[in-house]
Amino acid sequence: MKTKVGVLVMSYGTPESIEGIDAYYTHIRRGNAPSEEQLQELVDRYKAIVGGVFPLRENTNHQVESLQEALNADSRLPDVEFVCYQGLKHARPFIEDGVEQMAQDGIKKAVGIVLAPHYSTMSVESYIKRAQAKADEVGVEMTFVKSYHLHPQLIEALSRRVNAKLDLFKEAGAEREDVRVLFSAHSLPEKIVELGDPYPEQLLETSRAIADKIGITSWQFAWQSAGRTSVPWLGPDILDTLRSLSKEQVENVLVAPIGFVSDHLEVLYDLDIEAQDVAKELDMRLMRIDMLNSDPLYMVTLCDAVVDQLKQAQMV
Ligand code: FEC
Repeated sequence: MKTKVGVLVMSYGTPESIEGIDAYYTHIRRGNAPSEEQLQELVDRYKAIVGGVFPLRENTNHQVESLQEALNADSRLPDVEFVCYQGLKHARPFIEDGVEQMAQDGIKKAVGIVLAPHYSTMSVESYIKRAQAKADEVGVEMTFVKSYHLHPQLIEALSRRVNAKLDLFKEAGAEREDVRVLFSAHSLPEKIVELGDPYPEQLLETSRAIADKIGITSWQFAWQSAGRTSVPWLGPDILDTLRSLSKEQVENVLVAPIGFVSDHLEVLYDLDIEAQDVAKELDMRLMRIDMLNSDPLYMVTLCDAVVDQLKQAQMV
């Protein structure tokens, strides 16, 4: 008889409908409702990308199903049956709902992993804290994967995507060395740096690992999607970077949003609409790498991280 181990797969979450955007945005703002103008601005951004479906929901569902299949096909822990649960940060099923469901299903041991490879106290740690608090309340023993930003299969999957787009640039007449590769991730308030947060360094490590693997030297890092608040956010912002690159006569740019793993608003709007508009203004050719979504190499990465974490915590 196999032992059941729960896997809480945590992701950002997305509204279920246009009407649900208000509640979702209020949750992101820790219970403070947005002004009518802020809400309308977000609704407009979703309307520009969704076409009736919120892509992140379907992508997360598929990632969770694929991970469960990959884990149960893995021969390293033959006595374990993995059961994956979804826990979202800002939408249903919330992180707490996922942990509660595990307890109701009789799961005694579980591992948590976030669908974001890089650790920050403001991102991954906040998912972990909420899951741990609920797990303590309902009596599930949990351990957590904190980051997996240098896993060889993750680097391989991202490198293939960069190479694929560099080939397209070549077909369009730009040699590899003439394309500036711009790695990007979600900005966070600058204060995380003073607090010694590893997020910026981990992102640079992933960027360097990809650049070294495929031999590109013309690359740099930029931040995207910063919040519109009064506190300073990590920069340089990607839109400003495009403007500076244009002044340096760079005409071809490939964006690699390595801090994200799915097609969603921050990629489909902030890069494919907003950054593309700036690139057009600058007469620049801008492409973006395909997102990982359920790439089998990404599933191997998650699978290894889960198994290693369980072993390290001596829970199996
Ligand atoms: O497609 C979708 O429906 C959801 C796309 C989405 C992802 C995402 C990932 C991250 N965020 C991170 C940090 C922040 C901080 C704030 C913040 C605000 C928003 C808003 C929307 C939004 N985020 Fe997000 N984020 C996504 C969507 N995010 C919508 C609200 C409007 C706006 O500012 O654009 C500021 C919160 C505050 O006001 O206090 C901080 C980080 C990630 C990547 C890691 C992760 O996935 O957890 C970090 C996807």
